[in-house]
Amino acid sequence: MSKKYFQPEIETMSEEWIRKIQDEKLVKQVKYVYDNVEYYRNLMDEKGVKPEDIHGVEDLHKLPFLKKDDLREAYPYGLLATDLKNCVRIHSTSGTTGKRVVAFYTQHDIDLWEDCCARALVAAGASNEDVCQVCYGYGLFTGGSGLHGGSHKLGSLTLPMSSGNTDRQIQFMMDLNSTILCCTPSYAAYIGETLKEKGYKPEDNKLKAGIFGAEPWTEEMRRDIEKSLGIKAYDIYGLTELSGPGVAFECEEQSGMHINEDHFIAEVIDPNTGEVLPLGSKGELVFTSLDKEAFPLLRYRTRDICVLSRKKCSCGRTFVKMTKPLGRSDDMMIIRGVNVFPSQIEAVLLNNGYAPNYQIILDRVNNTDTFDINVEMNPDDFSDTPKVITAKEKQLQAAMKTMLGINPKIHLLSPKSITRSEGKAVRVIDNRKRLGITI
Ligand code: DLL
Repeated sequence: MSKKYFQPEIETMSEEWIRKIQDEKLVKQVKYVYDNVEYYRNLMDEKGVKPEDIHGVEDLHKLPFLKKDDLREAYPYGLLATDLKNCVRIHSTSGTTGKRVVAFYTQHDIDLWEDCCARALVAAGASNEDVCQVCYGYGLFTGGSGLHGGSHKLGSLTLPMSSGNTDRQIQFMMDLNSTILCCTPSYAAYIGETLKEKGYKPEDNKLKAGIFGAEPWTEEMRRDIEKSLGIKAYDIYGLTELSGPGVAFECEEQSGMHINEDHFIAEVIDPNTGEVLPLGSKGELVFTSLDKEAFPLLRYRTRDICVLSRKKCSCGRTFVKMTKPLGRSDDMMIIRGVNVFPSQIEAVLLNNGYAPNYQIILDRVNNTDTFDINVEMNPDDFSDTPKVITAKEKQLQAAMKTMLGINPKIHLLSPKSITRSEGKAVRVIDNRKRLGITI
């Protein structure tokens, strides 16, 4: 039988109770971090804050921020709050110049994360009678394991496909009657298109809902996916540092994502001054974890820009809602669901003997991101023989794939052909913006 909530007593509790739970958990989490994470203890000491100064959410602003740079600096164990022997899993996200961000999980952390994903699945109408096809990537990326774990918790029949091999995805979707699809929105659109090419109509599949996230997508794209697959498409948000997917999820109202406030406190700040902004303001989203054991993060700056709202939701959930991320306050690009920094591309170029004269061109064609890099050849290494150029492009493409995890199309150009800028170099031309995609 389909339930409306996975954990009704938590998901619909009164705002006062949410606040009470957050107050209590925050005091404990701050003390736990102070006692166990030297890196953050030093930040608190520098700011002159002690755990005793934190009595509840109203004191949150006293704590120092954590940034992605802190996570890189503390790589790999500097923010770990428990013995490694208590950890059961590591996930990782791409980082600049090869230094990745790694997050650790105890079994307790995995349990809470899976609860969050199960809540998202139930909000999309899933139950133990569903067949949940997970085609987010499995591995270091959190998408696959997160939704997989949530689907198990719920008791759905889980189809752990991982991403890629679209023909096989479609064969299993049809033969095994998948009802819930979990993947990036661009992959969902691609599956829809391929189904059409194969002569299937939307009503030929048994899908009823999809849970799509990890990259920006528009309302237009939602409508396209819903039409091509004959489903309801729900957004899901999260980041590796905090666990993975399921930090926030959409409900039947499809108008923003409920943040799992029993596990995370959300703040919106002015990205330039760090000042906390009132509800309804647009700013950078900052999260504080409330009950993580291995990798607790206090006031972690996500760089995602959004707006929070406590407007009553018709689904009955009381958790605060966030809009879709409306952009980022750093230079991270999300290409086919993968986080990519221009500095990573620069590092590959320099390591392979190229000067840092390049331009990244992004677009979205048939709902799939295209990723091209124009690179100048060095004058002393210049060749205009097509065979030589193609070989060099292939070699550079392979090096990029190793660093980024995805394949760009490389175009080697003659020296001095990329316009020099007189001010800040324009390294990224993101033509996806014309479609309203703002990251
Ligand atoms: O993308 C976790 C995830 C997996 C979320 C599957 C949803 C579904 P990271 O690779 O660490 O983790 O990337 C986190 O991706 O800071 C946002 O900028 C972006 N992002 C995540 N979800 C959404 C979304 C996963 N629904 C970064 N819409 C975040 C727009 C999103 N951007």
